[in-house]
Amino acid sequence: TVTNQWWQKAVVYQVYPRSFQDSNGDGIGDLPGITSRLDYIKQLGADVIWLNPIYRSPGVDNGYDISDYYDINPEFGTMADFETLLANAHQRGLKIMMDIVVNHSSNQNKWFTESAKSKDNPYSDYYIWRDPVDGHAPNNWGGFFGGSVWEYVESRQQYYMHSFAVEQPDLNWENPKLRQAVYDMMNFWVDKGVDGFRLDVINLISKPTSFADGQPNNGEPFADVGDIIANGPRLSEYLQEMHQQVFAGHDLITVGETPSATVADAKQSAGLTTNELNMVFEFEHMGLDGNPAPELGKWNDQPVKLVDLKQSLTKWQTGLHGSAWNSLYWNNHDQPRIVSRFGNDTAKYREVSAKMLATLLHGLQGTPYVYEGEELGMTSAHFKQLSDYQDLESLNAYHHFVDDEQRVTADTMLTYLAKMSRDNARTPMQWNTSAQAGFTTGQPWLQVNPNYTTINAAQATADNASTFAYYQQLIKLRHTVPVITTGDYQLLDADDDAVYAYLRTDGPTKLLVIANFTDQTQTRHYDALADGAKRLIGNYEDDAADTLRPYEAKMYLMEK
Ligand code: TEU
Ligand code: CA
Repeated sequence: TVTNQWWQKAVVYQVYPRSFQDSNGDGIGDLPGITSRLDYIKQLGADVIWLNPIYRSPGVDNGYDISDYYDINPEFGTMADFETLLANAHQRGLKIMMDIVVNHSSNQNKWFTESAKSKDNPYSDYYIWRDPVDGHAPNNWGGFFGGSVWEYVESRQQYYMHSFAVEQPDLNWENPKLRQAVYDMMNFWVDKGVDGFRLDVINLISKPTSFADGQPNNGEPFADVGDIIANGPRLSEYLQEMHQQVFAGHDLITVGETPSATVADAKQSAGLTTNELNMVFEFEHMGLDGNPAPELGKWNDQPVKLVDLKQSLTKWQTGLHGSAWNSLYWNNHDQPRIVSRFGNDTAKYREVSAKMLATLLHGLQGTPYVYEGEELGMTSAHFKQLSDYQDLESLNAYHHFVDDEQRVTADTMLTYLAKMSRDNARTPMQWNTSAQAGFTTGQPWLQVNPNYTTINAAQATADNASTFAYYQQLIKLRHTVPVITTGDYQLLDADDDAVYAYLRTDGPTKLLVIANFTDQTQTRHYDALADGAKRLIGNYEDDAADTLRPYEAKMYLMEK
């Protein structure tokens, strides 16, 4: 099994530029702000920084609607600011991974405004246009943010497809000229010196040959486009072509975001020898929370069952071992913060449960991603009212399920938003106890979580028992203990619904990871804990081998 690639030992730190550090007082994070915080990221020990999209964008979907792939969003700064950030990162031995959104662009992108003008210009076929069917939309497909995926344009007497917002038209990857334009753009950034790419919903780019109606779910008028278009017939062909045209000859780190990908899909897209991507973000472990009303999709207020989580992560660990490579994540800009979702964010248990979750993730085989603030044990926002939210996915869902369809009451939906909204991850980074947590000297674009007075980087970096210090140790272990990268994976006690324990083995070397998911003391015995087991990390100093205190996590190394 190939485990000697630099990105297999690397840890990626995800920066959501809008919420990381504002440098000019407009309440919006920006590139000079990130540059001013590179030493903090270096101090954590991360190797790579993933920047969410920084390109020119109208900001309908916070930058995932790109109007100019070759220019920087003026809200974040200039191309010179980017070049300064890149140079400063490289000076510190930090790599920069760009977020590329090429399943769709903004409807304000020149490619689209030209395409919409007529059926016979050089851009006409850069997008997916279809004639009306009986005077209506071509089919019953419904988008990720609600509503039909089809929008009618008078100037062409046709509909265009948008899997996400109406301002995010899908690009037509069947068109070799469009594909070449994408590769040329990616090479522009490679030539600038970027070190890799995160590819947004990249497994949606190959659309099915049939555009027939799909099966609407649970009384909804539309069929879920995500289920219909994911992992299409030419995906592998496109990714191999992208590899030849962009990745080959460079030592880049590449990760595809692949909603609803299976282990089999990932073996192809992230195969060690398939010449496509290094790894993918699977979504299975992020969709396990109890779901009382499936017709509401992701919206729920239920906990996850530990046995389900164990089963899912185990499937991916064993499924890809030796043939492909996992990403490892609990958090990102689309997911609620994990300490509030799978841990316990009360004052008593927030830090130990954050450390427990981190131990569990960072002991697995794959490349870990740390989302800004996760290393501080930052919590979800716990917003109380609809006007607190800005994310179009959340607002669309509220109005659709509460107002349009009366499927849930406002109060119930606000409970679901409080648990699952993407805004939970997007409240500003909490730097210190000064006004607005030191994020901005102005009014922040999204309100700062009031718990910044106790949860902030200044406090954490001065406290060697902090979650930050714990993440530093975990990252150091990944850089120094080979079995974490090379070992296979074996789940212990699959049916245990309180403790997650697994064993990593590489020849004579074993690593045992144990995580108590409950606020109750548990007693367990592990044969693998031979004498000579060396504790690498743990929530508590003293080590009562068979006793697991509330949210206790530990990692042991056994070297014969
Ligand atoms: O998200 C892809 C995706 O599947 C979304 O539906 C996301 O998982 C969902 O909002 C979670 O509830 C990517 C980006 O990460 C997201 O920020 C963008 O909004 C989306 O693509 C469109 O570009
Ligand atoms: Ca700013």
